[in-house]
Amino acid sequence: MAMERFTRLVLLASALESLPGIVLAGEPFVPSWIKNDPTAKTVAIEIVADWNQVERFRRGNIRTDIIDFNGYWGGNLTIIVPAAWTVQLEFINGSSSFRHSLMVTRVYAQSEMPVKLTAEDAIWGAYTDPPEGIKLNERRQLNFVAKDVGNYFLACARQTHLMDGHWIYFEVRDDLKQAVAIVDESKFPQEQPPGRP
Ligand SMILES: [Cu+2]
Repeated sequence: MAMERFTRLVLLASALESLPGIVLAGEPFVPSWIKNDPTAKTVAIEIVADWNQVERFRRGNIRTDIIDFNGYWGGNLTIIVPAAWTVQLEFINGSSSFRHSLMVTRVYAQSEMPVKLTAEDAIWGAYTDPPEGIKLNERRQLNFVAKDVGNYFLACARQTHLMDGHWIYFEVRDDLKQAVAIVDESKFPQEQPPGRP
């Protein structure tokens, strides 16, 4: 009986996963790390890898397996930008332990994620070089035009980090006046420290 319920939940979860455009949550907001310039049709976005690593360690006194972008991971945040805007993305590796990178990719279901992303997986050629990751406290500027409406990932191409949850959603829409972010609370365990405001 319990097994049956579990199976149904899995089926429901995978059905929802196949509709990544549907976000089961929160109000759109403009966090401090998104700066819109509607006149220039440009948005500056600052993303820190492992933004919450230190806080997680402080709380649990153990290294957690969660690796994050601005405190978000596994699709529990979606960044949405207006179509045809220029994205000026500042990427900082805030980790005290690991290399990380940032790449625009297509949407992957968990079961089809490649073990490792390579440069050929980058949409619009947008990725920080090298894909294996930049060093601790290094930064990279990544500029691209969000030219095609659709759903994407911002993912880390380092080793198995995509499979490990080092990704968030990235969406391009033609009905927006500015870039916003939306948190999916259903994918954000309450015991975890909050993401970057
Ligand atoms: Cu990573």
